[in-house]
Amino acid sequence: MPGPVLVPILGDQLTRTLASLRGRAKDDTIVLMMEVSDEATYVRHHKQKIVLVFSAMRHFAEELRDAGWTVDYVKLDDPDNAGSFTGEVARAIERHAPRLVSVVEAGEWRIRHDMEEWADKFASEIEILRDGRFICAQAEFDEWAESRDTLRMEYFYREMRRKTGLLMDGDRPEGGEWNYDSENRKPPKDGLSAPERPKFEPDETTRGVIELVADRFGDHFGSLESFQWPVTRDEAEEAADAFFAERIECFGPYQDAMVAGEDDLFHSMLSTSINLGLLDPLELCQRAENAYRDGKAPLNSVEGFIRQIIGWREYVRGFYWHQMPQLQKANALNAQRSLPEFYWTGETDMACLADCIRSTRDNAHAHHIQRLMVLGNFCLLAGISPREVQDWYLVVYADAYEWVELPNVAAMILYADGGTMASKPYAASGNHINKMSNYCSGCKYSPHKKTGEGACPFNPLYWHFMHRHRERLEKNHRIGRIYATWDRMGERKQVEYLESAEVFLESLQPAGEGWARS
Ligand code: FAD
Ligand code: DLZ
Ligand code: SF4
Repeated sequence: MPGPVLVPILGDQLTRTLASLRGRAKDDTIVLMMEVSDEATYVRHHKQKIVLVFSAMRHFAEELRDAGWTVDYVKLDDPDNAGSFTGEVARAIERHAPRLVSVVEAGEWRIRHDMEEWADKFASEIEILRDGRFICAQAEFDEWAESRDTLRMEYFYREMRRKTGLLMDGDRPEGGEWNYDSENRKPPKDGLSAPERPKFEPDETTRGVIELVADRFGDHFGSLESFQWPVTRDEAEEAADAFFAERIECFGPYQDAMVAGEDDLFHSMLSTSINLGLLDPLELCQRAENAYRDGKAPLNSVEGFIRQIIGWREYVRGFYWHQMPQLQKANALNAQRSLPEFYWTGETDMACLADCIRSTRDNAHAHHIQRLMVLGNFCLLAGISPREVQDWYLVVYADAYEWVELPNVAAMILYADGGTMASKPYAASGNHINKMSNYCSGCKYSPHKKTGEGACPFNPLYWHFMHRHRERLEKNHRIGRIYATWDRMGERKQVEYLESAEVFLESLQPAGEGWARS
């Protein structure tokens, strides 16, 4: 009798229509799910991320069983647990003697690399299937990228609009423009707040995982008390329903706004569910388009939301696979400084950074503009080593997987790829943060003070950065003109800026080893 088909499903593949399940006979298939210590510790993930993945995996296994599948589920505290995907697949092959192991390609390079060795390691036949949950196949991205020196998201996005037909009016973009970003940069008005999103109280399964994580990973970064993420498809759907009913209308205009203590604003807060596979990204975009067509949401908000998903999300994934493994080591600006300790402790007088780090610690989440304009901008200006910044972002967010984290960190915020993704570094001074947030009114520093005691550190750091990288950036037509302003300042002012920045940089306490990796 030939053995069954073994279908390993990884923690971010929790999708009922996954390619490896499609068309399979239930009585001839064993689904393998594995909680393994390697995945929980290759970086010291935020405790909420581990809870989220394990709880969602356990719920998904139950859902599959209820639907008639046989699931072999290996828990982390199984005494024989081999600790790695490869080790667990080896054990499962011994248990079930499958005629075929059918697995969907892993999202991360590290794991896909291991998977590619399974065919040599194991006697069973191995089949690695394409992950059909993405709209753009890698071959398609590579072909698009091949003829280009720079890979701008905007042009890729237009291709995805044409391919999916989303917000298209024949072969023209709906409303006549591809992009409504100019309507989507409203500063927060006083008292801006958003309807509260649904929060999901931990059920018995999640409570069990919380105990496990507190016991095994209690010294990892982040708080566990406030765990309220959706862990099933039904909960994720409820979260999406609430977004489309209550928040999408203002999603666009306030996309770049930040308000102290308002951790979600009008963002969808759906990235954790999308990345786990609980929600289908294309379906969400179709729902957004329907909201517009039904007159329930304005075009600028809906276009903005669809752009994030079929634009940015698809694009960074294509970019990751196109640029790996060299992207991990990219450091075009030769940034060498250590990450400051306050990124882990939150103890800083800079109110914007303190609030973003607090939200990160409490929720394992910060919204896009906080990750970009505050946390990322600081690392760019201060010249923090890309490796350390990458580790931090991979640890602290519940939605972090290397395929999406690394391009955003290395290329979008740090310009470490030398400009393949972004046409210029995303460098901003205190004025810009002040315009888009209410942080500065509660800060020890002033965004209006440029140098010396009490000056917002972003101000001198901005010019220190521009000065350090003059040779490279002066030639850049999108940013080069700024040097005319620098030159007009005169030497005394320039020295004040540079000295202020130096004093600040000297005062930074490096984090040291052990926070991100054991
Ligand atoms: P919304 O603002 O509601 O956006 C809708 C959806 O669009 C998101 O759920 C997400 O799926 C997608 N999206 C938006 N922006 C991006 C982007 N730049 N790249 C990819 N997808 C995007 N997102 C992750 O999912 N995982 C990460 O590890 C991650 N790391 C980031 C690191 C940095 C430095 C930056 C600047 C951004 C990062 N992002 C990451 C993108 C973005 O910040 C999050 O997707 C977003 O904050 C999630 O919250 P939300 O669901 O409310 O998003
Ligand atoms: C993030 C994560 C964690 C913490 N633990 C597991 C796990 O024990 N088992 C599992 O299947 N997946 C886990 N994941 C998600 C994986 O890291 C993710 O599937 C890989 O990065 C492949 O993309
Ligand atoms: Fe941040 Fe500067 Fe504003 Fe303080 S003054 S909140 S450091 S931008």
